[in-house]
Amino acid sequence: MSALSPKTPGWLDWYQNPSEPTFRLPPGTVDAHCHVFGPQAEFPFAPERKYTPCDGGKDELFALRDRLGVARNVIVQATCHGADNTAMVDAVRAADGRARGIATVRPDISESELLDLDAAGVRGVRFNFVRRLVDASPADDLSTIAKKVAPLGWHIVLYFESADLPELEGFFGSLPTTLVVDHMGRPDVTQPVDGPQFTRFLRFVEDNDVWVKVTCPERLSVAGPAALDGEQRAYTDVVPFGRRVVREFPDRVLWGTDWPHPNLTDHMPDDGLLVDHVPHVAVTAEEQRKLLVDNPMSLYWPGEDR
Ligand code: 0GY
Repeated sequence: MSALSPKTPGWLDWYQNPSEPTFRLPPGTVDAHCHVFGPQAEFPFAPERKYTPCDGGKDELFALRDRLGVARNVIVQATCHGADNTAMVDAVRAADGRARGIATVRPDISESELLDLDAAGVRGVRFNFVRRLVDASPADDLSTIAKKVAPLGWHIVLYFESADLPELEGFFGSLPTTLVVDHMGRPDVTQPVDGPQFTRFLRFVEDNDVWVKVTCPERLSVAGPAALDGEQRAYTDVVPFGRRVVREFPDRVLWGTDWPHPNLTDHMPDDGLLVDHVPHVAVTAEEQRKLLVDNPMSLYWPGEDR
C-alpha cells in the first residue's frame, strides 16, 4: 500500500459533535446532497484531484444521518475521487436502499457499466463547471454522456458559478434530461435577491423546469454563522435567496447538508445548525414536507413509501 497523501493545507475537517437541531426534520427526510471522502486507505483519491480532503467515509455519514434524524441520503460523487465511483457506490450499496448516488463518468463509459451503476442505486451524473475543482470537459463529451444516461431516466446535476450561467445556459438548455442545480446556482448574496443575477437564474429555472438544491448557506454566506439576537439563525444573508426559490418552485426544490463539506477554509458548519436553517427558507409545514420529503422521494425513490 502506498503512503497516504496529506490533506490540502488549511483543510478544515467536518464538525465532530453537531448540535441537536431545534427544528425537527419530518419523518422520511432526504439529505439530497452529501459526499463520501475515502477513507483514503480503502478508496484512494484520484490522481487528477484538485484537493486532498480528510477522510469522511460511509460509516460517519450514516452516523450523521441517524443523529440528525435523516432517513435517506443522495451521495454525490466528490471531485477528489474523479470518475472512480467505487467509494460512492460502496456507500450507496451499504445503505441498503436508503441511499441513491450521483456519479461522474467519462464519455466512453459502456452501457453495461451504466447498468451496473443503475443497479447499485445511481440515478444521475454530475457535470461540474467550477474551475477550481475540475479541468474543463469538452461540451461534446458532456453531450455524449447526456445521450447515454437519458434512456436510463437519470438526471444531470449541474455545478457552476453564477457568473458563468449566461455562457452555459444555451448548452444546459440542449441537454435531454431533467436538470438539477447545486447550491442555488451559487448566487453572489451581496447582490439583491431581486437583482439581475438571481432573477436570470430563476428565469433559467422556470424556462427549463430545473430542480434546485437549496443547499450550502455556509458556502454562500458572507455574513457567516453568527447567531442573531441570541437566536440560532445563522447565515442570514442567504435566507432571502433560499426563501425565494422555495416560494417560487415549491415542487422542485431539494435540501442537503453537503457533508463532509469540501474546501471550507474559514469555518466548518455545525450540521445541526444547517438543519435549523431549514425553517427560515421553507416556512410552512407543507413547504418543509415538499423540500425535505416529497420532492426528493419523487426524484430518487419514485413510487416508494416515505
Ligand atoms: C460541494 C461543493 C464543492 C466541492 C465539490 O465534488 C466536490 O469536490 O462538490 C466546492 O468546493 O464548492 O458541493 O460539495
